[in-house]
Amino acid sequence: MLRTITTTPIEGQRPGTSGLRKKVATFQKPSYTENFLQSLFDVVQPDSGATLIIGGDGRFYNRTVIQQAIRLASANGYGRALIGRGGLLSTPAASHLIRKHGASGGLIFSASHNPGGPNGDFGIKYNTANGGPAPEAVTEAVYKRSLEIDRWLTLEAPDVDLDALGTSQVGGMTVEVIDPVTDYADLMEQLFDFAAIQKAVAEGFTMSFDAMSAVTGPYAIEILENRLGFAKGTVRNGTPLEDFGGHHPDPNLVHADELYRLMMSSNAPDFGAASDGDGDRNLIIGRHRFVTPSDSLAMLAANAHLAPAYKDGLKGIARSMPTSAAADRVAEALGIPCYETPTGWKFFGTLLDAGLVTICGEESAGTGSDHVREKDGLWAVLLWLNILAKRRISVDQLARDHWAECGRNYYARHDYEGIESAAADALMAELMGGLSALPGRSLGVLTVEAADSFSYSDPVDGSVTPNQGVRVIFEGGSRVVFRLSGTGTAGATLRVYLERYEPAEGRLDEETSTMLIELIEAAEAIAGIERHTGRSSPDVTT
Ligand code: G16
Repeated sequence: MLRTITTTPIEGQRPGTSGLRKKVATFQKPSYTENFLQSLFDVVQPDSGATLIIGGDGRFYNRTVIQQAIRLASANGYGRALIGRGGLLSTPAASHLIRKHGASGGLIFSASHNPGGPNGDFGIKYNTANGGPAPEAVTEAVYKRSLEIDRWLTLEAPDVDLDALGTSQVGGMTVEVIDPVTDYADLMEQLFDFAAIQKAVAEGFTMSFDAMSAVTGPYAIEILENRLGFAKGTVRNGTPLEDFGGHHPDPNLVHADELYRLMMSSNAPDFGAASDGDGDRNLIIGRHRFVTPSDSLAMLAANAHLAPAYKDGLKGIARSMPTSAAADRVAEALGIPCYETPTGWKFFGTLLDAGLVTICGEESAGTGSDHVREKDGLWAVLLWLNILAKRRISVDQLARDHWAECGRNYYARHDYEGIESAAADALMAELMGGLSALPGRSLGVLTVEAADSFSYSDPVDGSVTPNQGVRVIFEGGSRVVFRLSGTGTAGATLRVYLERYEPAEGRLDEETSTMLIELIEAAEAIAGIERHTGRSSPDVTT
């Protein structure tokens, strides 16, 4: 029976870089989740009978919200919902299903790499019919709607059994619980040369994949172990857990420390990789060689033609502004355009839809292509495997060859987490106020060439997105970027991105920390990080 529940607006429903992300306790507040979902449905106004894809990364509260979403979706006129068994769908798999089934959109319940569990984080992302994250116009409209909402629609119906494949009826909506892995694994098999990888594996190529007790476990086991023939146990932490085993499912050198230590040890396999909570990020480490996400983008772009899906070459490359310029050099060498966008995968969507780019990437460990409209962790792993299997060289050698040709962009990101929002805002305001005085200023051995606040004009739809981070560029191509994170749930996180370019004939085999010392000092001198935040060093360096 259809029910209309009277409600009042609730504070704090403004989606950030990647949907609405809050503490679990916030989503547990009466009407909080229903208000947001109803605001969303009021904005997107599904055609009656439309298809909705539903899934999540398996974190705590996923199953509860999926049952709520099923009832609300039915009451709002959807005709069909496809749900991953166990409530699981990785973000790229959900993007693929939206496109494959011509769905009007999809709900992905995830707070990505943020910790889970009753005291952890939860999140709601909505992706549109192209498979990509909702653009700002949609998320802003949802937020506005949430400020005036006065009712939500639901119906009385028993919970759907999320663990059994099959079809059931909830009001006028057909609910299909589907295998979350098969369609995605089939897509990967179309894109890459599985035979070449299988051959390398049969000849002794080894790897270790850390699924971080998050959603990619079942995908990685099916693809890497069952289809490609890697030994059982290649996938570690392969069972999705509601609290990710108490860890941050964040594939970086801090949180994937065990994998990192293995890859630097004498027992290291040939290749190491990890993915995050919802499977869209990736970490790539060769034996004794960590590859920064920025370098990974550049190296994948330079070698992508070795995979069947990209054999005809790339149309263009896109990278987020704080991502290093390593990919720009590859684009230049290939004679294709390179676009610089704000942080957030949604900005790549218009470029991909318009056919302007084939490969995109972000420093925050996201890489992907036009096969879906999300970044895709396992896709990046498989493209690396495809390239290594064809070229028959190690990750380390591939990286050295690449730098010898294009030069090397030494790169690091310093995160200052959980700082007071007022202090973070004051730091950014002071930086912005002082931008015009920076060019020409000498800071030790460095001289500022240019400084600005990044503003993006979308070349396809003409929309302008201002204030996407402060860039300070030094003579010689080195750079510092300051930006506030859009994905944290406590206070503010300041990100400082440091990049030093060494040309092909320069110093290519140095420690990153050594090469960035002068830039770190310059960043402090320019922004007064310690003065504003009280912190003398970052919480996380990646
Ligand atoms: C999300 C977006 C990414 C973006 C990242 C930035 O990642 O999907 O496109 O790069 O946020 O995070 P921040 O604003 O904290 O720097 P995810 O993996 O959290 O969905």
